[in-house]
Amino acid sequence: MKQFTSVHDVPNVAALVEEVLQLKQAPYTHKTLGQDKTLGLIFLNPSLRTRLSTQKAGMNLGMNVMVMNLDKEGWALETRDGVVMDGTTVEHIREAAAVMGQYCDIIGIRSFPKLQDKEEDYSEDLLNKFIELAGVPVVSLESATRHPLQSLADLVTIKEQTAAGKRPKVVLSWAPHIKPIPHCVANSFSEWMQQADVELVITNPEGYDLAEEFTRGAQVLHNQDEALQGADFVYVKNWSSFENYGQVLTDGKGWMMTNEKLALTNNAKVMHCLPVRRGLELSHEVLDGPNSLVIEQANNRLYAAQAVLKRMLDGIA
Ligand code: SN0
Repeated sequence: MKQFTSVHDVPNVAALVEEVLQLKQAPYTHKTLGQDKTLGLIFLNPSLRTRLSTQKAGMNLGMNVMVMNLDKEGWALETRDGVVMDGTTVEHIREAAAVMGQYCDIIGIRSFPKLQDKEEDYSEDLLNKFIELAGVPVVSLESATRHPLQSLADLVTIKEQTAAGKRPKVVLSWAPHIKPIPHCVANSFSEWMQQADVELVITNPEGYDLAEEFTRGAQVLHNQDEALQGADFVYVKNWSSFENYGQVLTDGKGWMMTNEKLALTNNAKVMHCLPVRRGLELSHEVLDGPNSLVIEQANNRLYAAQAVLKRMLDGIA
């Protein structure tokens, strides 16, 4: 595997899910595969789970791992081509990515959207330039429009919790927030669920429909109560408006996931990628209750990252 940026980089999603589950059973099976190989993890935004799980995944495979918070510890990065760098940016991505490619055998990079210019974010310019210039396999640790390692872990979590042969109803339910949040987790979740044997329903207020390229094939309902009927899984997530790009259009009163809302479902399991704003996106009762899968979901991030890194190592061995 040369790159892992979306579900489209995975030839057989079901086989990758199986590989994740196998690694979960025996995480140290390939503990020498990454010997003398270096994983570089580059962050332009904060991270807890992605950083620690991917670092640990590399270590479980015997890799050396370097982590850099480029936004805080690196030179201010320029990504536009052809500009005169007489302002605040110090180093161009052309040199930065190429240099990091010299030191690393695999690079992971996180870079959130700026949520100001739809075309710029959705072109995935930074990630694509990085892939082109680094010259080594690149894994997305959340880019401008997607969070594929999260979605793989989410799909594994759903698979673990579903009886064989059952096609679960999965509802992606928008939640309130106080600030503009990326579409990545929601876009990516929708894209991966389209490749899985599930019925996907997305519910969000008017004005919050996600980009059609990600939701094609899913049912989109603006009535949350209707969407939740009979749900086996409820994935709670906020995102900002796509239509009114990057805007917060409503305080979302009434959209928080509560036990009262869960009563409409088929005793649904509740998911969230974390970090979660308690009492705003999800009630304390739901998060602390028996239906919450959020910690197991985070646990599965490790094995998802490990399966992806293993496939990349297999490719460069
Ligand atoms: C990020 C997001 O894309 O939703 C990362 C999730 C893995 N989340 C946030 O930016 C939350 C920030 C906040 O203030 O709650």
